[in-house]
Amino acid sequence: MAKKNQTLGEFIIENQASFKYTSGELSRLINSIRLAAKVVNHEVNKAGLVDIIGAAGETNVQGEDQQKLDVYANEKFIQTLTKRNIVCGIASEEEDDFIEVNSQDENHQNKYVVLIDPLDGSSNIDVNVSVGTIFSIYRRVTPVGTPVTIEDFLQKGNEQVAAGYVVYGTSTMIVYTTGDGVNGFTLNPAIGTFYLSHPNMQFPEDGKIYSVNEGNYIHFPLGVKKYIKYCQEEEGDRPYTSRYIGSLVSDFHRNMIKGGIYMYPKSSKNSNGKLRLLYECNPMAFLAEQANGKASDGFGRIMDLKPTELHQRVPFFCGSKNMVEKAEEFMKEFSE
Ligand code: AHM
Ligand code: MG
Repeated sequence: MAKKNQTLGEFIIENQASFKYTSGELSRLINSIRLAAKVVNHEVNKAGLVDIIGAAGETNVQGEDQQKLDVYANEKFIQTLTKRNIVCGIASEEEDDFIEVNSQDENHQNKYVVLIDPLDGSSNIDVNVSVGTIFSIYRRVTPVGTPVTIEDFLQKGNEQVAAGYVVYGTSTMIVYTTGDGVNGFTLNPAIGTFYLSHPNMQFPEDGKIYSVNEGNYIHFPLGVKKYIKYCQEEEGDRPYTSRYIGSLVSDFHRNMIKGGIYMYPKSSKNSNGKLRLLYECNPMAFLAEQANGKASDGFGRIMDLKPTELHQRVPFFCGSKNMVEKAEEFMKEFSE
């Protein structure tokens, strides 16, 4: 039973038995993410003080500028997970290909793969706005004892065993699910401990906030344009409030607490939108559904999509159930 003020460490131990594959491996994995999150948090908090911000002069596989802190977070999460020898493979938004762990070790006993967006919303770092880490965990589908393959990573979101995010905001939180609801833990920075502060998080069924980059309005599909106009109309509890941080984790977190919808639709410039199915949309979709919300590509469930490539992008509509369903109605009615 989740108790407020319980530490994340205590919570992980207490809930280990309720997880259907109780080898302790998943608990150790979440513990490692907790550790890496603290290390990255320490560095994020120093971003304004030391010369760590600014582009590292490299571009990632999507051709975007990488900030130095992205590189740091990527390294820290990968190091923590590989050195502790608890996963068989890692895929990162910042890496071209997946990483095989233990390739030298003939035993290959680890069962889990992790997909990670080490520092999402990184364009916000040098303006002191919150950023996040997103993670997604699957059991491998290839046999234990053999090297991981791409098939272990290209699983439907529906197969996730755990997912979550770290938000480096006014306070730092880890929010995650193992398929049994969503719980949020807040870091007490003085002693470096996460405490359960938000047990059993739930999206309100209705909300009054819509989050979308309206600067792209002209390029959006007709259904999205009509839905945005619907949000702005004066009727009933509308117009809604517009809030867009430009950090998926933070926009999602606020909407889960207050009620709202986040949208990153396709546009005439990007036929699949911007967000990545495996590193961003699937984990957020798993959290949303576990918190009584919904996640869609505008026409159907995100977690039913069969991925075909590691860095695949997909349109994303996520948040309070009734709002996402309303947006889907508009998409269907005005599909071009
Ligand atoms: P990133 O992984 O390169 O940081 O991009 C993902 C981010 C999301 O966190 C955010 O919601 C979105 O990109 C903002 O994009 P835009 O500036 O196009 O609105
Ligand atoms: Mg990202």
